[in-house]
Amino acid sequence: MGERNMAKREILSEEQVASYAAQGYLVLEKRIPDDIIAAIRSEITRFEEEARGMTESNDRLDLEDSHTPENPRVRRIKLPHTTSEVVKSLMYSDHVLAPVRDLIGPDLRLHTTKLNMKSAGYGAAIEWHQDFAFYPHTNDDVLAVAVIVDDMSSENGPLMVFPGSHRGPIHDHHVDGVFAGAMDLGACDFDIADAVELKGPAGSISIHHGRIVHGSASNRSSFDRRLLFYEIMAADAFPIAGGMTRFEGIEDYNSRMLCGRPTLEPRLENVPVRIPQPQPASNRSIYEIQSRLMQRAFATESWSNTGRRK
Ligand SMILES: O=C(O)CCC(=O)C(=O)O
Repeated sequence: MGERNMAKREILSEEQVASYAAQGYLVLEKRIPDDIIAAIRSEITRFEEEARGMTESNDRLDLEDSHTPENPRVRRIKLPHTTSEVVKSLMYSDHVLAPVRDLIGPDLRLHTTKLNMKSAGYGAAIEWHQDFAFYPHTNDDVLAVAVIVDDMSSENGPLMVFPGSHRGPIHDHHVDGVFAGAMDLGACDFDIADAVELKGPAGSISIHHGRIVHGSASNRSSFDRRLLFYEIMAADAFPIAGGMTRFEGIEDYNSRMLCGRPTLEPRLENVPVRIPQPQPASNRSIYEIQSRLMQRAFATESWSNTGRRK
């Protein structure tokens, strides 16, 4: 971030860029047109039908623990840009890329996509974590854009962040010496009262920094809360060995360019890094690896459905 991106901003104001630098997140209301949101919802219905009859998660769909073949419950659609033209074309659009270019520059590469469902009544929680703990890079121009598919309020398990935590360390995400993809808030001196809920009407987007501490409670409300994530980094942020970024060589890596130009010269910055190793024996999704936590912040009786401690 900083000076190299100060030229020609496309849509963000000085204040928004400064706020992202200080706080590590932004919410842009009603950024995605209604017809695209409607098309994403239709795609979700198609994926949910695909889950009918399934007995276990596969490389496209991650199923809730309470899923049955007769009563399908999907908690995540994996890599939806590979199976949905709607999701793919939104990924390359200025609706998503213009604010990202304003924050981390013109040359952008895709890290991954996912659609977290958090369905009404049972949608699973995601424990507190930092994305950079999963995939450390040579610099931290790494972020996630979340497209809000359903109105997101305090009631239906909004994404929550700790403002400014992207300027702190990468916290320990291990349990018994094995990477567990979640951190112990208390041990890291966070007070839940300082967390901010990223709320907004359907069609809004939130953007959070790769180092920010974030998580979300389960959805006990009667309203779905679906979030479509595009995780993106500057083209000169290269993955550190041992992290969870997968690629098959430079051709594959460069095929992930979203805009601008690739490079073979990583930008090395003085950012904190912790290697997510060793990995657990089974690692099909964040939900699975976080299930090894001894104490789950969001699954205990002490949490209300607003994600606030009672
Ligand atoms: O869906 C959410 O609320 C959180 C998503 C997240 O942090 C993740 O999938 O890594």
